[in-house]
Amino acid sequence: MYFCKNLIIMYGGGYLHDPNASKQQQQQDDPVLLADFEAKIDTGEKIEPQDWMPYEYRRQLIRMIEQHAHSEIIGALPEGTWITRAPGFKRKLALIAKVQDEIGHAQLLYSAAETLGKPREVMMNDLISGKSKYSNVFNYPAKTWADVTVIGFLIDAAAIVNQLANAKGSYGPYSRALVRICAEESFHLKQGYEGFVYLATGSSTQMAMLQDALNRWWQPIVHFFGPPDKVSVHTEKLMRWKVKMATNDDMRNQFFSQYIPKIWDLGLTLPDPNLSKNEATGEWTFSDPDWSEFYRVIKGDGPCNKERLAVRQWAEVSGRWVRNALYKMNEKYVTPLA
Ligand code: BYC
Repeated sequence: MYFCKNLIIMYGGGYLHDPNASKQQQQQDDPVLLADFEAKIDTGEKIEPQDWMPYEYRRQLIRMIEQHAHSEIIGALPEGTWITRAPGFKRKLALIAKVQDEIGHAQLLYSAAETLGKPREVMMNDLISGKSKYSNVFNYPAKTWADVTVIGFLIDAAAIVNQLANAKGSYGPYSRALVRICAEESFHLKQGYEGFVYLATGSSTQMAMLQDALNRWWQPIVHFFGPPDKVSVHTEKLMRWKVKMATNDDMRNQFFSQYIPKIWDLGLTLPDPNLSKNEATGEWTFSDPDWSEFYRVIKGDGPCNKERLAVRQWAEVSGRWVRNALYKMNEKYVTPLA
């Protein structure tokens, strides 16, 4: 707790933890300041950490960037468990590099979230206690090597669709971090696609293994873009403030258009008999992907939630001495890494 308090002081902001937060909020919701802020956003100017911003903009950004950062470190786990079993030296090397990149993405993102006043130690505690969310997809097991290729190809592809859009967003440190992340993700996508095509064009056993993995991952991937727009809680506000640059349904549709043809071209099928594209509108029709499963998983009751958080808990306790050794008492502010 003492360590935590020091970190709040160290990171300067401490905004979310201020006992006078509601007073600040009133002051921050000043209509003149708000109008200036929104005008800035309308002209496409970036908002930087030292700029005035509405309380709700800060709160939403922290929520979203923090969830994204957690998704990167938890997302490294299903693939990480395959490093020792990757088929062949070249694939092992590529997988090690990819997993390392994902952790690097988390570093960029935690640092972007810290600029908004939430200390990293608090974010980590919120992850481990189950208070903060992370992407639904990482609560499923990677049972075979084919699962790793599905993650590397389709989850990275889905992430790129989302991140390329949001890289044009209004908050400077987040949008710049996303630009750097997308550059690396595009290598991950090539690596994933190569492994995916290799299995799809290999023996009938390899093809069957890939088809089985695809069948299991399809629904979580459809969920990845978030609930349908008509029930999405945050989209409207986030779009108005240009944090989110496309809606959940638009991103899902874009992903379908870009990647379903590539899957079908390889002779694979998808476990949805209603999947079809209206060529005139570009809109895809698909079956209801069981949104009750999505909500169950993101609330902590997916197949691997407990296992994932247990690994983080272990890493947290085992690595504490390193963080204590690196802790700099006199460092006052976080400098964004991007
Ligand atoms: N998973 O109002 P909505 C990677 C939650 S990692 C879990 O539509 P929003 C990689 C949402 O948080 C890249 N929860 O939300 C790493 C909200 O709950 P709260 C991961 C989800 O924010 C390693 C509620 O549902 N990418 O690529 O407008 C290896 C209502 O939703 C999900 C990101 O994190 C979900 N899928 O839109 C390989 C992208 N979807 O907070 C690859 C950053 C929704 O009110 N995030 N929820 O309790 C975003 O772009 C947006 O937050 C979302 C959701 C599009 C995901």
